Amino acid sequence: RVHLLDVSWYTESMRAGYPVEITHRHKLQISEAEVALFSVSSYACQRRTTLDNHNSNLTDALSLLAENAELNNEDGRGVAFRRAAALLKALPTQVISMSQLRGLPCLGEHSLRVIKDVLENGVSSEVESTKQSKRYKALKILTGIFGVGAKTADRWIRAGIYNLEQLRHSGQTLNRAQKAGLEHYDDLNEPVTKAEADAIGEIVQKAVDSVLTGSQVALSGGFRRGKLTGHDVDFLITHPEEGKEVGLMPKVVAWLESQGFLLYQKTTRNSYLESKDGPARPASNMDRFERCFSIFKLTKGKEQENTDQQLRELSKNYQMEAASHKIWRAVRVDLVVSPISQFAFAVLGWTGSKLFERELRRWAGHEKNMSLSSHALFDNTQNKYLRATSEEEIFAYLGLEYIPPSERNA
Ligand code: DCT
Ligand code: MG
Repeated sequence: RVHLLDVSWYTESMRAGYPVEITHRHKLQISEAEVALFSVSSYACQRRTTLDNHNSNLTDALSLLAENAELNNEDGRGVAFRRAAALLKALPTQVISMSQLRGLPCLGEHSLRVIKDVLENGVSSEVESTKQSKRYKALKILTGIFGVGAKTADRWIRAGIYNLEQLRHSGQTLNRAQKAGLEHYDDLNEPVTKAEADAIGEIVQKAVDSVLTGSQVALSGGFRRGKLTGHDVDFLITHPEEGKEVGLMPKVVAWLESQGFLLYQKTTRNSYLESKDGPARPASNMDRFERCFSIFKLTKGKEQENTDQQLRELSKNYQMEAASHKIWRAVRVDLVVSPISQFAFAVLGWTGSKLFERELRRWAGHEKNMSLSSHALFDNTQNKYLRATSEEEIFAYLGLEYIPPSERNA
């Protein structure tokens, strides 16, 4: 059975030495291997990756190993697994045989070993043993606390803390974020739905409207890519008149706070100055906007309340305490204010996915001698900034075909 019927497949097959015979325009048949071959770009920003993943059995395995590497501060390994997973996400059909992967980029020795294991045995032994390991389980639980990263979790594990109960009785001092994270642990580990994201979007729009008319709010992050759930909700805020956005964040936050919408917030000031920071320092591009990390108190909608009513009945029946008596839930929300002159770059940078962004920056640097950040694009050859008012323009500067948000799910 031939899955992929296009010319790139034909070329790839010829290169791989398979006998290939053209039956009619764009339709090809392979006589030796009953499988499809793929031809895929090595940069994720040159590929179209929808949410329609035909290889989740493989990408789940590789993503777990990526996550485990990241949790252990092994970033190189993490990226290698992320790249391999992203490549498989972009394939148009399910991989059923190792021979289909011949010649594909991004698949290192280790990733290929994992893929082979899954194809042959249904699971990867490395993934299974990782999932069972005491350290992985503890890292997952502890970094599940908002405000706790891999380093803190590691320190706690070395102090014999493996779960929330032990943490609560450990006498460790928690910062304000971690205290809030622990308090709202269950809510914050419950995926946020698109409906909830939209409800929060309305609140943010209302806040922004009441402090500065004409301000615009844009949903970014995973929801902009069409995801149905996320771990948080990301918003970008701007104003069509350059400079009007200055000082906007504290006002928005004050309004939200006065209305009782915030359970926690920490605002960081805009620290990006083109003249001072310039393109030579693009590494820390994610945290230079005026940004607010917050935990929203979202009143549950009608639908949700009905479910809660049923749960209450259930809990009465079973004589148990249901945590769902609350009529609100906590949701992680990120707010970012961008001047209109940087807005296209902010939108591109905050839409993700994380790997797509990383690959865009790698492409810009390695292939175009440019530096891309969420603020600007600098051409190192021409020694100048390239201005843009849309994502399309930025892709064009980079010499890339435009990829819409829904196809940036690498
Ligand atoms: N981002 C990035 N590099 C990072 C962190 C974030 O490029 N190190 C960008 C890409 C996505 C965006 O910021 C928002 O980040 P997240 O909320 O972490 O990602 P997400 O895709 O929205 O994931 P989720 O749906 O789980 O919130
Ligand atoms: Mg997000």
